[in-house]
Amino acid sequence: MKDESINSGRVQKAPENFLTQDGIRTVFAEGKKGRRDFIRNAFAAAAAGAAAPMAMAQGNPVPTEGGDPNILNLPEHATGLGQGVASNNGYGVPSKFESNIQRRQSPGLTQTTQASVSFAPLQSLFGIVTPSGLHFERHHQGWWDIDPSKHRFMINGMVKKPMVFTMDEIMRLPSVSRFHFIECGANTAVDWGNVAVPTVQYTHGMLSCSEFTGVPLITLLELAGADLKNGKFVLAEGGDGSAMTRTIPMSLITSGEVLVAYGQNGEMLRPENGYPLRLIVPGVQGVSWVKYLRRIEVGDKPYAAKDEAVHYIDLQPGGLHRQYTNIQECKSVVTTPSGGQVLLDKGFYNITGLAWSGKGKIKRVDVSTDGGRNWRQARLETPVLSKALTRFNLDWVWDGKPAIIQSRAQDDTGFVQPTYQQLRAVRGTRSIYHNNAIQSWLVQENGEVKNVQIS
Ligand SMILES: Nc1nc2c(c(=O)[nH]1)N[C@H]1C(S)=C(S)[C@@H](COP(=O)(O)O)O[C@H]1N2
Ligand SMILES: [Mo]
Repeated sequence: MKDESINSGRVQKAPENFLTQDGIRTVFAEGKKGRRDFIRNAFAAAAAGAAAPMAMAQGNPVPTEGGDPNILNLPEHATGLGQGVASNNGYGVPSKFESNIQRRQSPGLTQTTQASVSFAPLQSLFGIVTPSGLHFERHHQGWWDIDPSKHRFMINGMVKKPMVFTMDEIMRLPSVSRFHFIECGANTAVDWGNVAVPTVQYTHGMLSCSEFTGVPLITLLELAGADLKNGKFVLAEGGDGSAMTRTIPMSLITSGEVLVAYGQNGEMLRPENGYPLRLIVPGVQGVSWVKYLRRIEVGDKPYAAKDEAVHYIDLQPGGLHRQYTNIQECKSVVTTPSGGQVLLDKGFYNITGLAWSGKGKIKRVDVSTDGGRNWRQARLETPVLSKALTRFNLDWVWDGKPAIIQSRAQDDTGFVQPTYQQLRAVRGTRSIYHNNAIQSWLVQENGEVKNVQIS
């Protein structure tokens, strides 16, 4: 149960440099145009309760007296010579002004030097793709940068011809590229215990979405002559010291969805994410996405590996354990406004967030700003892809009064994301994994947003 180092102790303040009210006033007074500052200038004058388009129009920036020097005076970069191409060593990095956008350890977990989880900064990301350098990390025994020329991938078990592949041999085969989310089964775990970690990075940041490129596992199994009739399961094994092994049902593999992947967002996988080879198991919890993949064994029954028989199990209300949880059920979260952020003034805001389902596509997302009494349907931004993150947006005019913001997703099977009350009625109160309850963010009168749980 300690697998994800859950620590229900006191929560410290988030380490981000979120702007405080004072910070915002300073920035505003100095006329610097940060991203948050833009929101204030553009929308500060919006009347409470007005329809969103009108509120947006009313919020046109009022020119500062004597004009804004940042638009009137030509800055150095408009007149001088910029830097040459070689200055970034051939691989681009983000602007230095974005240096606080980082994956981080959670203040709700034990801090260790050999850290084993880092959370993606969901509050700072746009669209549906997680930049590879900000993809969350979960290492059971540390990460490795493996020499691809020495890496081997083996298929054995119920096969006619056991095979060992080099990376070159795998990369010659027909490949596909697909967008999928990966979510650790322990995402949102501390919230089961009502531990209010401060930001969406820590409540939901063991979640990422990439375009993965690789060979369908079924292609490789067919090459090895796997017994697809009696071989109902495979065991996937990683090449790191954690002895990461997971049972994957053959039905997921014959559908062609499971990939043996080497590509992530157009380039090779990052070492932290399993370079040079990892398993992609769309819709299934992260632990089955075995990194540093070295072996697939075909068998006729589940393997009862430690990470499915002992870990990643769900304690049920009657004292029973649920093992082999595979599919990550429909879930969503508002990423702005979210915990730790500060609304600068009343007026217009774009509520935005992410929705996903391990069962297929997102069909609909509803958003409430009054703690679940009233709901409005959010816009789903394209593309809406199966077992990938879906971005939603909704216009909102904040009247300056306390508001509780929630999102509720529905997938194309008709499954609706549950409230905490509904989830606990089925799953009890002693769970750690697989929390897909509706998240609540309290916008306080001073504009500060807090993680709260309402039943
Ligand atoms: N070989 C190996 N595979 C692994 C792990 C690991 O520690 N070793 N961690 C698993 C867990 S628990 C998760 S949530 C995902 C995390 O993938 P990421 O680090 O790319 O985000 O990888 C899974 N695959
Ligand atoms: Mo995980």
